[in-house]
Amino acid sequence: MRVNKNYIGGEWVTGVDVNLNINPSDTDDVIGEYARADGAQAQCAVDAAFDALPAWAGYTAEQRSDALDRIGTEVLARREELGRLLAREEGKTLAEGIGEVVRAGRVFKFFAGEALRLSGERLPSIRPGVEVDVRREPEGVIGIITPWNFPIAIPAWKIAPALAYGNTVVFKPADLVPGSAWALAEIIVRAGTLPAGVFNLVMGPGSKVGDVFARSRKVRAVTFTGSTFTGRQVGLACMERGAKVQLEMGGKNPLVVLDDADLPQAVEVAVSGSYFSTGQRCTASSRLIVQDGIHDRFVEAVTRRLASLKVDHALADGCDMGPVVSQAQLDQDLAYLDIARQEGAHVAFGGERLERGTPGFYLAPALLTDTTNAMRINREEVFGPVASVIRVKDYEEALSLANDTEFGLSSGICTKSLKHASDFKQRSAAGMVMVNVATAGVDYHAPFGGRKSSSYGAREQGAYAREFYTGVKTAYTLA
Ligand code: UN1
Repeated sequence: MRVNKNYIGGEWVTGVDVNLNINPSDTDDVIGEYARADGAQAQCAVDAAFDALPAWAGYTAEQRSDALDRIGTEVLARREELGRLLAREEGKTLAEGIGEVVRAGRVFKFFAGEALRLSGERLPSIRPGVEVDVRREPEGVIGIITPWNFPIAIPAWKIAPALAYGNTVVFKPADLVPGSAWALAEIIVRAGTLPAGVFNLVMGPGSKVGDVFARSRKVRAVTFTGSTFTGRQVGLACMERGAKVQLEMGGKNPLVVLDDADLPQAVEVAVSGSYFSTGQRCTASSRLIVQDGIHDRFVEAVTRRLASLKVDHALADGCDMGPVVSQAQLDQDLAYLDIARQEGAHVAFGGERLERGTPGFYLAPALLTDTTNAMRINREEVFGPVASVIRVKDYEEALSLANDTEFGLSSGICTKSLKHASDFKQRSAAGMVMVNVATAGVDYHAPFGGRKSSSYGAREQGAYAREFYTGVKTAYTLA
């Protein structure tokens, strides 16, 4: 098997080690071999990205825009093939995989436009004859560290704005899913026709490669999506040397269902938000906070809907939910289900390991009832197809429990009441609030991010991305 190499300083280079990419739907299926770099190679990539800054600064905004546009065009044209690869390595369904590839392509197209739209400001001075202007400039080398659950979309929404605004990039994808990242890198390198060193792919362990990104003085800004634990370590390392940092971490997102909700709609919002992509999203609704009057009907309808979901090989016809991503993640999901049972939760549906035609990490989507917000299952992120129901008497109790969490990424409410919807949008302590739509699955051109322990630093996506990927310079001129 050919080893897929890293791309450092304009060359494809072998690593110090090889990573086998295994299909979680079928552990006998080896997708490919991927190079793993060590810290020294990561440092070479950082040096190359640093040295490439002047050459990249010589490109016009239109040239950068064209490069991103070509990358987006190729990603979109290859949606089927890349979507299949993504589903094969991560375990989300083929439809979800293709959807994610389309999102990644559109992100490149969006930032192709944004590259031409970077505006500044002109202010009146307090001094006669002086002009004050505020402009935005690239930060420099951007370190990008991405998680396994969105193997192409999250890399896209970090790499595209970094390049659009004139930065150079060192990119480390998650060890579990190097395939989509490698395919994207190959497209960027070829279709983007960038000067050597502007874009570097450094596959390898976080403890070596990620560590160099976080500590190297030549990396001016680091953007990270992943666990709260690792995010804090990256954040501290950046803080220590005064680098800019953006962290997207965990969630324990509430979905409130009020008595006046449209029941079939609330069931779809809950099922898609909690279980699609196998629940492996930081935006997943893991706490279903349901009012007394609709509680029993809601639980019954969700249970019926879960029973109708086909859990299977991600590429199987009609598959609604693929496997969990890895043995370690499956162990974590099962351990949390045990904890929930010990805490007194009732398993209304699922939660058991499933056997399918191929050896994979199959778990039946789990719905827990009779839970309280104090239980560990409602305080810690599981990151799997597991949601728990908390029964409440009224809207005020629902809102207070929704906000009673250390996290604050997304939140949702299902209601027909304008009063409650509008109050929830105002008082929910989350970065993204959804009314009658799922907590997961966001638009690619709107700001993305949370509050409290979920996020740190500037928002991602849309025009707001410029906050992180550019620095502000204020210029005073006496003509
Ligand atoms: C989405 O729900 O559409 O890691 C995006 C995650 C998030 C992205 C979620 N950063 O799950």
